[in-house]
Amino acid sequence: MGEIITIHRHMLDTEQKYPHATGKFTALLHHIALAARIVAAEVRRAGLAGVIGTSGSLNIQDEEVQKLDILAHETVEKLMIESGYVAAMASEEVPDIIVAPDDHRRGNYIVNFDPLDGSSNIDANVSIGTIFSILPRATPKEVEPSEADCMQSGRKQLASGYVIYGSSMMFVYTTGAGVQGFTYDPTIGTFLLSHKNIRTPEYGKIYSVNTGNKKFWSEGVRNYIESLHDKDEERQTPFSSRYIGSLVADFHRNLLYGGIFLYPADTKKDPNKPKPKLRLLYEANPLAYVVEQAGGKASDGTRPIMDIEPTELHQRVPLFIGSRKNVEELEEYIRRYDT
Ligand code: FDP
Repeated sequence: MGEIITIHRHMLDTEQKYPHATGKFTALLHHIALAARIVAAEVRRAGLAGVIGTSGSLNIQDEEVQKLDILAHETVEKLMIESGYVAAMASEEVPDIIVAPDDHRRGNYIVNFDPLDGSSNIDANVSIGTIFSILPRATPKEVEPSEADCMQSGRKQLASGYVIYGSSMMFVYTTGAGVQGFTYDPTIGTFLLSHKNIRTPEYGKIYSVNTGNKKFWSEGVRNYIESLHDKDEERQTPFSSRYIGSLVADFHRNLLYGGIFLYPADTKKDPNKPKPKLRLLYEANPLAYVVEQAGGKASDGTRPIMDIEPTELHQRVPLFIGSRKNVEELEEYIRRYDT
């Protein structure tokens, strides 16, 4: 039997060694893990409690909000505020930033999160997840936190990660010293270190993309995907296609097995203006930090995701993420055909 390391012990032992890891930072991470356990309980009970299904309202991205999205949002928001370590938050589910009350509960960290990613999969019992990004406060303590605090580039992240609610629940995160994965043990009620120092393969043979949008992609992206279907021993093609449609689950599988996840901009809605779908602050940036820490790469096609200076709170970006060489090949196609 290997050494049993709980998430609590791991965070205390390891993270305290890093300059930005104060007790408060570690405690904040614990509150995120606690929020995940509460959300997981809600996800598991959903069918029984009759909360599955759309609530009928639209979120600010014009997508149908499902009840679990709201529950997950409220759980994360409440726990972050009660932790006393957060100044402000941005969530996929609300249009404006959430500012912590100006009392003993206001801290110095910023948390951007997608409370329940892949929500169109909820009704089918497919894996979904929570994604989070932790930043330092950008504005001085003396002023009210503002959008500027949440709208920082990915390079400023202190930690990021995700939780998968799947066949088992996993908590995967980085604080800039590699990527650690914990699996929840329901018999003892805690996360145990199961994936130490995750490294993603340099090159993988899986590609994940919604090919239903193919006609609406740029020439570079179309040609790249086509090239993955050809037989080429050197490139190890044809690749295998794997697409769940749940970003966290698709990303996690590719992180472990190697490959590339793509959500390019497309002209489905406007033939003259390609539009991306995924959000920079609480989807692309946190996963980009994880993948870079695991040896992989995240790009919008021309530049690293984490170098993008945000211009909007709910900004969307094209996302190409996964094994380093796969992402570089894709970038080469974009350079050759789209620029
Ligand atoms: P969903 O719309 O179900 O919430 O971020 C949204 C997201 O899922 C990602 O989890 C997923 O990768 C992507 O959208 C799926 O989009 P398509 O249905 O357009 O393929």
